[in-house]
Amino acid sequence: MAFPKDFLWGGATAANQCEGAYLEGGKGLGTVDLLPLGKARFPISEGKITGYACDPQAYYPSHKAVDFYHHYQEDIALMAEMGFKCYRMSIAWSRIFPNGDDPQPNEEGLAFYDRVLDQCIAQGIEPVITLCHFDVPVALMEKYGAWKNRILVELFERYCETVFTRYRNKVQYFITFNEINMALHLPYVAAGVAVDGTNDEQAKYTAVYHQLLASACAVRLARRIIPQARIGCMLAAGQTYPYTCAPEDVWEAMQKDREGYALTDVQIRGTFPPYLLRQLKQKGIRLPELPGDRQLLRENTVDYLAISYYASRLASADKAMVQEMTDGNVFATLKNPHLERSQWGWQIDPLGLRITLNTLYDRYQVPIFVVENGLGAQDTPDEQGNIADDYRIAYLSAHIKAMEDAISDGVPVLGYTVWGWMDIISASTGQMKKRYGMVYVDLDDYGRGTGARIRKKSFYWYQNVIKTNGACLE
Ligand code: BGP
Repeated sequence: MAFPKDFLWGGATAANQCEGAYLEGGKGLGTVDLLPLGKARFPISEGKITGYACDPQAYYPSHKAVDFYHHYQEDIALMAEMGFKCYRMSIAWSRIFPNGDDPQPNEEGLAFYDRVLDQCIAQGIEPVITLCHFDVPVALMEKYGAWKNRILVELFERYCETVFTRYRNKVQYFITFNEINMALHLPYVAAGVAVDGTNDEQAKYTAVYHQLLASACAVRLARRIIPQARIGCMLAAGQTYPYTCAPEDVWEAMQKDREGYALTDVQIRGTFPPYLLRQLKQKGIRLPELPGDRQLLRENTVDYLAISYYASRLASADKAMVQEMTDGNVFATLKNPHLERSQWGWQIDPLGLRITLNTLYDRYQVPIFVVENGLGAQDTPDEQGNIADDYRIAYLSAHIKAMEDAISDGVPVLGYTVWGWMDIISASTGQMKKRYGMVYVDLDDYGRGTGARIRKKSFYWYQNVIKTNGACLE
């Protein structure tokens, strides 16, 4: 059996998708708190934002989410019951620094995460902390233009210093930015950046450049404050296949993957790849580089690569193929005739996970942590309230098998955390009905319902997977 004894089995969430209590406990407004349910959500996520206030007519899913803020004890007990070895969660920056540049951190926010971490540790669950999962204090956006402004690097470093100092005896695993490549696709969600169609590419690369600097600063700080900690970067991964064996298609697919790799190259290898610098130059995009930046990036590379994997992607050089698109994790992609799709159009490709893991390890030779994988589906409880989610079990089981194969191929995989281990709100659509969980949360898209937590069939299945260290996937 391929899984090492200390393999980190667990589940993952993000603060803004589970906590709720969006202004409680001294928390400030985060950029994600301005994402409504409905048609306006995606354009806003892409940066087409016009204001910094909530529309009183709209429903904002993050404000209540699944109220982990008040239910964390019950929720962590459920993780423990499943036998979780780790829990990947994020800290909301705006809970610690409500305005992002406050002179002092918010003690109530810090104390909340102390309680969560303490309970995880008491149950033998290793916390894996994402420092920034799609949120920036709104005040920083209003005041400075968020990640477009270099001052964010300094402010993020202060936030990290506070987090590392406070939790240094509690946390061993960190991730700097969730899915760093999302800044190029959803600049508002990933970087708090608004775009107006004039200089969008420049704005996105400026923002992501600052995030890369901030990531290196976080690594440098972690080495000083918690030298034993392992700190990683993260890619929204999923190999792009060429639609045909035409060399033009192969090249197109390679370009798509290199867009994300260019960023993880910086975080893992310490330098920008020459192809990116050439492309930026051609497009007239300038990285806002200052003396000392190159050294900072070179000297502060990460310990591991975290990835999300939901699906492979497909590309063609033939522009006429665009009618054949389907949805994916933000990246719309060509429909692959060999693959099934989820109810939201995301292609299902377990072998793609093995391919992705091997490709990434061939490139980087650092351990990989699969911190997101799962199936968003509608669940319908039966008359007794039970949920027999065999489709989810089939998805997870096939992906875990593919990951096991990759480990046998020689890829060191640190762990695996099921995305949305309990139902939470969807990042892209804001819906509750797009459920990933092994625990059902009785709430609808508008937050109506009892909020009760109900174990699905997959709950017991995953419990056994963990108990047998992956030997039993049936
Ligand atoms: C990733 C994000 C998560 C998450 C997941 C599933 O990109 O890191 O926050 O939500 O995708 O996406 P969705 O919720 O849109 O189905």
